[in-house]
Amino acid sequence: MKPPLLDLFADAQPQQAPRNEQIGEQSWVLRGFALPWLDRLLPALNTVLAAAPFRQMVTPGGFTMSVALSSCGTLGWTTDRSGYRYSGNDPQTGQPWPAMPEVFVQLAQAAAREAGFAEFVPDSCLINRYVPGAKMSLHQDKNETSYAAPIVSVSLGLPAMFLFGGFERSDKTQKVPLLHGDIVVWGGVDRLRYHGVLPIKDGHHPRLGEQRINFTFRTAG
Ligand code: MD3
Ligand code: FE
Repeated sequence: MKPPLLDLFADAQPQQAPRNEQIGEQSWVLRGFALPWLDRLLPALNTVLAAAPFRQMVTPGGFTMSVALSSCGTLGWTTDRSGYRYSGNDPQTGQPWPAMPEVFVQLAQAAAREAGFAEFVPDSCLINRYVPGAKMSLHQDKNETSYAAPIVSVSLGLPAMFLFGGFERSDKTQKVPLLHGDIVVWGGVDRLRYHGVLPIKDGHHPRLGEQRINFTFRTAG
């Protein structure tokens, strides 16, 4: 047999050709949408993390989250013993969160537009870092001032199994695999659905190593 000219499966992780999948009435997975942006995205991420490094936060119930967090933009999501909230300052430094890099804003707006949300202006980008074993239990995102704006989430690095539920914690969930470069946009009637992430499996990603990084863009204020 002749060897193929191009080995389409040379990457250790499955990589997707761009295509859109509808997972809810107003929710879309944009497969591979972030891939062409990576060379601009990763240096900007490193600049943000130099000023606001990943840290594990404590929930109001006293549990340390397995996911480590950072933020950029005018508001960052935080949690401690006194509650969940958005704050203009990084509690670790007392300084304002780093500005949202222009390339982050452009990518979030391009993805929102692709999913049918024209005028998305994010003021917050939560950056979640999952190492193998880290997970996010089923929850709703309810700390934002308005639920009119969509949420845009960018998955990088190790794959994750995302759980997309209903409006009650006990509602049945659908499992959506999220791979490096995938973007999900949630809005409208799907905005208050329960969601979570199953424990990340061991693995090595050629670009990101032993981790999954997720950006969640929101209009929070
Ligand atoms: C679905 N993060 O930070 S993507 C979170 O992959 C969070 O790190 C997950 O859930 C992650 O709050 C999931 C973001 C996401 C955000 C809001 C949603 C998914 C959503 C609201 C409704 C439905
Ligand atoms: Fe969430």
